[in-house]
Amino acid sequence: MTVTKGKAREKKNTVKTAKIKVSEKTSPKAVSASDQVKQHDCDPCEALDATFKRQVQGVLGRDENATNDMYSALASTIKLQLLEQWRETRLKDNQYQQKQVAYLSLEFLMGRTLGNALLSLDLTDDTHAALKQYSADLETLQEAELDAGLGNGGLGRLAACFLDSCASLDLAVVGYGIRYEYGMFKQKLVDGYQVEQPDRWLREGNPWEVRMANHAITVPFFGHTESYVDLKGHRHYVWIDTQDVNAIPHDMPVPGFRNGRINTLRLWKAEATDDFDLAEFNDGDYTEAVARKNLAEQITMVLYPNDASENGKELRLRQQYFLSSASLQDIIQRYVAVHGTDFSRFSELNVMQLNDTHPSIAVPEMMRLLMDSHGLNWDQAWAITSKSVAYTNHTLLPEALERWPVRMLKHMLPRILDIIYEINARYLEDVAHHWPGDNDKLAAMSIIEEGHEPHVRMAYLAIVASFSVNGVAGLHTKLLKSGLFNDFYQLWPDKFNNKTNGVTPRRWLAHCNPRLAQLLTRRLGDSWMTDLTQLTALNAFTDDKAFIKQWQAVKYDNKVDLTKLIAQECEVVFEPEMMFDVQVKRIHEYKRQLLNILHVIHLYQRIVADDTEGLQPRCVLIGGKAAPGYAMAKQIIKLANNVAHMVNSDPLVTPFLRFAFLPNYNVSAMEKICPATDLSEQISTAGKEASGTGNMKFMMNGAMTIGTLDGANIEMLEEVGEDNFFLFGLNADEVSQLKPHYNPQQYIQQSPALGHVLEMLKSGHFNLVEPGIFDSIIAAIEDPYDQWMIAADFEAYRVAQEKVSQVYADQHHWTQMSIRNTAASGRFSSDNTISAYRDEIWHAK
Ligand code: 26W
Repeated sequence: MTVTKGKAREKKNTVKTAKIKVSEKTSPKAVSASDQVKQHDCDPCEALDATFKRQVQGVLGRDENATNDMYSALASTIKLQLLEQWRETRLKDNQYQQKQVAYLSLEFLMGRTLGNALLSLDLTDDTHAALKQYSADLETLQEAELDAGLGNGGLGRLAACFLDSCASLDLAVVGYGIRYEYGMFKQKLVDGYQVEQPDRWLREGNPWEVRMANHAITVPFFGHTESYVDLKGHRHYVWIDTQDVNAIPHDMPVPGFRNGRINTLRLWKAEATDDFDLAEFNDGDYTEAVARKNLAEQITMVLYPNDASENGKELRLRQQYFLSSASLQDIIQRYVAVHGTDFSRFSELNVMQLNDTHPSIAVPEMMRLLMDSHGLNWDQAWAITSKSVAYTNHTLLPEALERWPVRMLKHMLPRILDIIYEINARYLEDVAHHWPGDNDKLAAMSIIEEGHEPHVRMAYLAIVASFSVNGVAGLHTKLLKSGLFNDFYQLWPDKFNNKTNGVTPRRWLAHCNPRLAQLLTRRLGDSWMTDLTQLTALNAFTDDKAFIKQWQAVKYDNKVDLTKLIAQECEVVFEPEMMFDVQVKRIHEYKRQLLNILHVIHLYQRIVADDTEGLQPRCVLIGGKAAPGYAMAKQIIKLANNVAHMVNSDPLVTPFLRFAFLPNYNVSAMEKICPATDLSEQISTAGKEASGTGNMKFMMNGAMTIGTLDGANIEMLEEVGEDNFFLFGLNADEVSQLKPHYNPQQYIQQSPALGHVLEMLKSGHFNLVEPGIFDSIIAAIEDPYDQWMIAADFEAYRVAQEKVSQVYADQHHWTQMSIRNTAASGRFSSDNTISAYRDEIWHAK
């Protein structure tokens, strides 16, 4: 084992230029295995091979013909390769020589680990070589890994991209999250309807995690508080008769890109405490004790599948407190181990970044730990807490803003509620000072929302306690400051800042698109992988005919690969010669999958009417999950499937148009989709999508965007220029101005195309055997209160799509635009985003 590692490292240190070669061969697809063996220095691969053999035969007693077993053996082998560097990183960070960042998030949408680990450790080729003598190939084994789907969508995947960039930028960052037994549900389609199935991703075990039972933490719930006055007259509070739950860390490695750092994603699992069991047991109530044990372990059982709407469930609050308390205790313990209980340097050496309000209960918990467990007074504890917590907001949608009933907190977390009240009382003094005599202001800004059922406003709690509040794209931050959080902006303008999102170019280019990666590296060298702005150099090749041909060949081959997945999952045949027009993301009205479907119906009508002049043959793909309780989103999925059925079963239509809904869209699906996409649909109602990150993945992989002036689209447009972006629709100001007198009928009259589409929908053409099922969708489009303004943007969207067809007809021109998109995507590397967090928020190294 050690032999392998030593040699692997030696190779890397001594042959610097070999890096380029290596990255040319990172692809399992791009270079045949036999070529690789020929080119290869085989010492490391022999050692890798030996470890692997032990894993396959000895240690695991596995069957080498079973893909799953082979995958487990390979994963364990690679984990062994990681362990030493992982330990070194931990020991180094424990010395606290640089600022420690904790990224607190209820979601980490990590996807698969193997391919990324091989890329980061530069072991892809060695692994290929070591696998040679077995029947399985690397690609097949990678496919056997189940996605770690511990997130809903953008927010969770952002956390995963950030961890990759933090490690690659050599930052001491720990991700803290929950080890859900069941991740994001698996989406099946039955008669075109979404059906949810549990995702037991840990079924076969998780070869990447390390259980750290000796670092367990106890988290209290329920009980009540009492206070006493000490001899000096100071009041102290104790939280007693609690029901405690153990938090057991399960650590996942987060390798930096070929830099020797391996950071940690620490996921907490809830387990019943022994004494808790024992007490009940001694009372003779054995079954009750076991039932309680279940109750404790329920906390980390399942990820809530709500994207952008809070549901107020008690178990969700328990998850939030469980994560926050366990993580903060862990952070404080590590600090105390080095600095003792002198907390004067704590905020200089630590920062906690809150990924939305989900972990914001960490604020009063931090106060509790500093005061009740470590004896600090209020002012000391507040000075430390408010200098070490920072908050990122990810949405403007009011229905996504978390509020917890005071009653629920009082019962579950009585001490925490007391502290929230105290924070509020003290902070409202500042408000009163700033707006003397303005009681409405006090009520509007209070952390406690009064009323029949008083609630705690978690966003306000987070803002009050944080030294930094950031939005995730320019427009989003501007709207936070001028709208949702305007009062707070007036009070504390300096807290607010923007950090436009980004995505990791390792997973979203190097790993998922090896053909393009290889082409880029041949032209530019491989340093784009850690400095994506170098891609601007591609602009020099937009007139290079050979390069254009190669670029087209890459896209074509990627499209061929994707057609296989579509054929398998959707039973629809996509042709790589046709344009691939893709919208994949969570299903939500504001994201306007409906607008896309209406356009498909419009194309269908044109083709059926033999009005095909200027049409470019297209394959339209939509994919995404609906929250299980979101009826309208589920209807939209059904509509997509019914329309797809009509389109694909008409042989007169299919030469021009094919349409598929891909079930169970997830990280691994996106890795196959974005390299093969020609046209990326980013068509949300302006002002509603905080940033978007799928938009960036498509751009990096050379897709053109059709999009509104929303979220990070605006910045993408800035980078690539209007000539290389299909812009349409109302902007955010226009949307808000139109809102009070929006009249969809006016737009329907002005757009014959939209009129026809609606007529066909109303005729029941797509639901002959299920009359009425799309009535709610039709009503929503015609509703003057339709916040998403589908009708208002339809005509502009249709015209923009015509332009898309025109440009696509000129493949040379299209390819030049595609190259310019990749070239301009450097700003959207999460390395860039994280550098800004590091310099402007964290003030770390
Ligand atoms: C409490 C339930 C809940 C769950 C998720 C409320 C809100 C959310 C989010 C708003 C989830 C989310 O994924 N937001 C997305 O965050 C991305 C990363 O910043 C952005 O790119 C997306 O625009 C934003 O919708």
